[in-house]
Amino acid sequence: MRLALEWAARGMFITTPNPRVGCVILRDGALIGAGHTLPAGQPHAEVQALRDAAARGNDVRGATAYVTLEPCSHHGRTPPCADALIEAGLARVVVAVSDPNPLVAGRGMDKLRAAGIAVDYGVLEHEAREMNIGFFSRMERGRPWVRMKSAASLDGGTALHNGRSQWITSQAARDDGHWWRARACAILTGIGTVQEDDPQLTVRAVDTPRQPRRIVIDSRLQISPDAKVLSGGGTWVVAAQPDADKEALLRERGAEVLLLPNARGKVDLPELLRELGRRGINELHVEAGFKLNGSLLRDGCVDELLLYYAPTLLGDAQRMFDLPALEDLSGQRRLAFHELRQIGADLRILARFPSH
Ligand code: AOF
Ligand code: ZN
Repeated sequence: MRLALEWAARGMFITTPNPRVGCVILRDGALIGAGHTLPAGQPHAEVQALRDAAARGNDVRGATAYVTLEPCSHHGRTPPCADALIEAGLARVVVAVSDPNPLVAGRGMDKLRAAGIAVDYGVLEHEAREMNIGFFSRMERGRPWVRMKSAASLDGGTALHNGRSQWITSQAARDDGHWWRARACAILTGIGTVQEDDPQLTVRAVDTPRQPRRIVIDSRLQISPDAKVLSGGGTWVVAAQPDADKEALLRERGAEVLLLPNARGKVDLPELLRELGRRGINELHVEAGFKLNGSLLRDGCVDELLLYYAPTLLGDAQRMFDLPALEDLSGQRRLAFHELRQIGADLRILARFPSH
């Protein structure tokens, strides 16, 4: 199953909105076929592994398949993998975790068992869930897994008050940040960051055949049609106030405008997450500034912080999140460290809110 998870990771950047799944087929301890999920509409991991075995002239009848997610039982964009495994004559299928998709949810394993295949379940279940944390979030909660990235000095400064920020962390940390961008279905930022930094929000430091979708929160549609984040098209601009002329201009730039106002005339962030869930966004990567970061945190829209700390001191500086001063320590929002790692000269922290 560890090997199957390694195969799943080969699909890390490409499978959205589908989960990234790996499948290896073994006979007498020897690997006879392996595959991972391809982009949506193309074959799933199991079919790829069966094809790989066939291409290598290996007979899979009576063999064992290890799959990191329960084989699907439904006709989606592709036919059911459970049927493919049954037809191929596998003797045993080992599944890491069941598919939370209500169209599957146990039926894939039921199908295999009904066909006389031995099914084992729960091997490296935790790791397999982590591999598709966004897909599980979307299926179980109807919203993406939201990962907020920021980088700061050891004393928590992200930029000087005069706005100068490039670069606090090392090249290695910035490249690492691109790996997290690449695996996300979408990258979210705010109009403040677009106006100050004019970022492209594309993946450049790692090789990927697919660019994540870019999303800009821009309540009053202030974005310039020349903003780099619009180049190449496909960007979603999320506003709270309609503006027919501006919307037409943005559409010409290949963008789509989503209107999601709340009662305060701002973008309804929890509703945006539900909309992104409906649109198939599994992992949402946030790279925004002080204000939007604070709003997302205050509205309970963040699952995980991805923070890079450089071993330097900036003194009185801009901070990461616009959060209100507390009167009482009982108001603090505690997280748990999920992972700590040194990246080049910097420290990378992944921290999660406790409900996860
Ligand atoms: C598998 N193996 O490698 C993956 C699965 O529209 P489709 O046909 O591509 O089906 C997408 C659904 O299939 C997806 O929502 C999830 O439930 C399952 N993904 N299943 O057997 C795979 N990626
Ligand atoms: Zn499938």
